[in-house]
Amino acid sequence: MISHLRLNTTKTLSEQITLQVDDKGYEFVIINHSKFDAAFTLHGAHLIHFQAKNQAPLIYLSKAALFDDKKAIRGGVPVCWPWFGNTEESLSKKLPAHGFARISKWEMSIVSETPEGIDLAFTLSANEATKAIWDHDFTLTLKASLSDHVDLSLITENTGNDSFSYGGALHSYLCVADITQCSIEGLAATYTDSLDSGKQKTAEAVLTVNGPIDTIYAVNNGDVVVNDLQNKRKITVNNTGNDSVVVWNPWISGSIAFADLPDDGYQTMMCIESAITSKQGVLVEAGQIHTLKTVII
Ligand code: TA6
Repeated sequence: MISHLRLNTTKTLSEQITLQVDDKGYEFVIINHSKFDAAFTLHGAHLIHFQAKNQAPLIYLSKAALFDDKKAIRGGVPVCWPWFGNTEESLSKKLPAHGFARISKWEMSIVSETPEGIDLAFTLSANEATKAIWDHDFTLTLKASLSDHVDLSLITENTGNDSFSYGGALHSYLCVADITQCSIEGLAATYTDSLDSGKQKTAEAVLTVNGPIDTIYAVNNGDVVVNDLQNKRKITVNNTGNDSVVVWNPWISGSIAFADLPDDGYQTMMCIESAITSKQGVLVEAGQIHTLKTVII
């Protein structure tokens, strides 16, 4: 939900899309379509809200999320790129966790608007600031296709003369009524437990969450289904281009530790992420592209 945000319209982009700002000039793209409402920020090309008409919100946004050009937004779908979490290099150079894309200013264009839905394209190209952190030429495009569901494609184009490898994630925070009343099916049979020294473990066929969880599942074939019991719905997540699926809930301890997450925030969120977490990442040759995708229905 974004009704708590105090925004003012600065530009009407179309009948259904407006550019709005908060009292600090932080820019939001607000979409009111006949089939759904949605919102992005230009900072990070960050989907912060999606709610189909007569449905519960699909995407969770922390009520304590900070809208600050130097920080990532807690909730929504953070675009984590060109690395996932912290790497040896990012730690040694004191670089931002999950890369710089989610804390960079992107450009946006409206690709199409129809009675069925809206397609937007956000772009981030290599610049002096990015090359000071990660010395490669690239164009990053987030294609967002919104209708009765969310379809996000993160397209990495290597516009340089040398190949590079990247990692990252479409770090989706799903909105659920009560995490203790949810079950998750369709995950792979093995995972790495980031909360237990990265041990490799065998998964249950059906995952229930009753405490902090931070796990990297092997890539699965097909859908991951979150049975959001109290909302009487199933949320289906289909990922492609990923090498893993990250499943995360900070639980009570993590919620209390994060200033930008209410102490009870863990109760109504569940991260199911289309991720590239392998040490080697995905190799993108000069002039080539790679697409990381997630479809949330
Ligand atoms: O996706 C799981 C994770 O890597 C967790 O370890 C936790 O750090 C989470 O991402 C949130 O990271 P953030 O940098 O957004 O606080």
